[in-house]
Amino acid sequence: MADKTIDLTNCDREPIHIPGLIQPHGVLLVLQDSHLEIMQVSNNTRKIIGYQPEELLGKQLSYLLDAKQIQKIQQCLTEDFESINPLDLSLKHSNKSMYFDGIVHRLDSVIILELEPKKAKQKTDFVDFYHQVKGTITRIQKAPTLLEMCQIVVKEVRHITGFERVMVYRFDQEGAGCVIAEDTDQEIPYLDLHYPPSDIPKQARHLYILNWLRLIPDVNYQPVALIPPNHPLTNQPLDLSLSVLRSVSPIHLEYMRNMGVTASMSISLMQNQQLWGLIACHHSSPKYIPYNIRTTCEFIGQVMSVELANKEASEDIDYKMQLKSLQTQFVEALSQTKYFLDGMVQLKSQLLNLVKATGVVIYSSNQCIQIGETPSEAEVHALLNWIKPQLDQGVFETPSLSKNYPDGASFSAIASGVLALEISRVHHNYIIWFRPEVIQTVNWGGNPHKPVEVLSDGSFQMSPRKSFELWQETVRGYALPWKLCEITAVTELRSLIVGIVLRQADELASMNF
Ligand code: BLA
Repeated sequence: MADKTIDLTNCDREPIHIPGLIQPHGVLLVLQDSHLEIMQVSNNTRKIIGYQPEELLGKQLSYLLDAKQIQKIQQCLTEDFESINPLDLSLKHSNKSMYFDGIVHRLDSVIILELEPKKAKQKTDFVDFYHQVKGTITRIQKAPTLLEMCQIVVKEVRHITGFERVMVYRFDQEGAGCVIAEDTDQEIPYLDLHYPPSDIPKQARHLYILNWLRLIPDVNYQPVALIPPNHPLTNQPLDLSLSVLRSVSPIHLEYMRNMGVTASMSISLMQNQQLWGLIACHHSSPKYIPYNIRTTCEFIGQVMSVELANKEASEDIDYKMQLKSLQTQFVEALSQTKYFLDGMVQLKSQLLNLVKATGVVIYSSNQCIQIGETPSEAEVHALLNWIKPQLDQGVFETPSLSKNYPDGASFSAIASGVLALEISRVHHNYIIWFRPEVIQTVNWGGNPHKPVEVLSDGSFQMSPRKSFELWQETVRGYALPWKLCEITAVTELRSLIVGIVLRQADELASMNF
């Protein structure tokens, strides 16, 4: 009987870094570190550089390249590969001169050299590169908001590469993504479409953190095997994580065909060492992008990555100022009242405004004060008991309580969003803010719940979606998410009031004594 226990983690287990195959738009040579002896080659050397693979295996690289070029590669071995790639290489076969971009990287004890043919001997000139990107970088830096920066980037990348569609695709916390900016001449826009996490599985995201750019010039390519198939020193498949020619997962190729895409390029966008999103480019016919243009796009992705933090920090600047002034009002009011609770109650509306909540509960010792729309006292009590073990540095937050706390479903209309703050565990002081459910329609690029196909024999097969038709879903049980600046504001508030609260509690204890 067929195994019906298919789950999406199957996708995450495909070892895409060791396909044993490359894409055919270049050749790959594996060289021994010290002598540059050719130990493994891709089975397309005859077509691209004129030599049979068997003729090359066991030879030194000097069989192909002259002394000056070998010296360039040797120099590479002692320096930072990244800054040297691509090497401007040429070789002769049957009196014919051929020119290549040489892309080299080290992998344990071997050197991987990839050659991508180019038409003429054109040096990659730094001054040209600088002129090409200077204007773009200035525009990126000057963009007043994150969204405007994304809009500039998609325009610039499309202008530089000529792709039919260029998008900024941003991941959310669960790994699903949304197209937040797009420049295209195609009829159907992808802007604001969401895609499920499984469209880009975990190991692929990991690879995209290691290297900034990948290119698939033609989805209908014939993959090229390596000869011999395994790494000659380890007898294991060669790790192609950093190879620019690495053959693409067949599942993703099927996905691209289903989407009507023939060529694609994607550039990583990083923030705090994590993949924040991708610049994704599509073309409906084969399209090769030369290495120097890829470098320019990669550089744009890197600059945008740095700017992400700056733009996010400058967003909500007015709101952040307002939060600061509210914090000061709390400290003033609290230091003038005898009991924490009295001080808090005086500032009812400020307490709600502080994090744009519609309800708040204040716990002080065993008293519980409810302001605005909140669940009942008994419900809040049970909720607090559930929250306590989950407090992280005194804070708990969720935009969708009922997803993890099923009892919350009965009051999700008024309290889908919960932000809880522990002021003092000993004195049982807590503040819990609530936000109501916001029912929203999410536009998906195809039905996200159907990545698995049922076959005619009743078994299941992991498969990317076949249909990318707009699919609408009504999402319930979610409130507007708590912004980072709001969470920061309440944690700062705690540091400000904790001293006051402890002093008041001590005074109270000594009076009772
Ligand atoms: C890779 N999936 C990718 C990549 C993108 C997407 C951008 C990176 C490779 C590239 O540059 O083309 C997805 N492309 C998108 C999305 C949009 C887009 C969401 O343009 C939206 C506009 N894919 C599936 C399922 C699986 C899967 C169900 O849908 C697994 C069973 C796998 N996607 C998958 C794999 C890769 C991938 C394995 C890695 C491909 C590789 O690098 O070898």
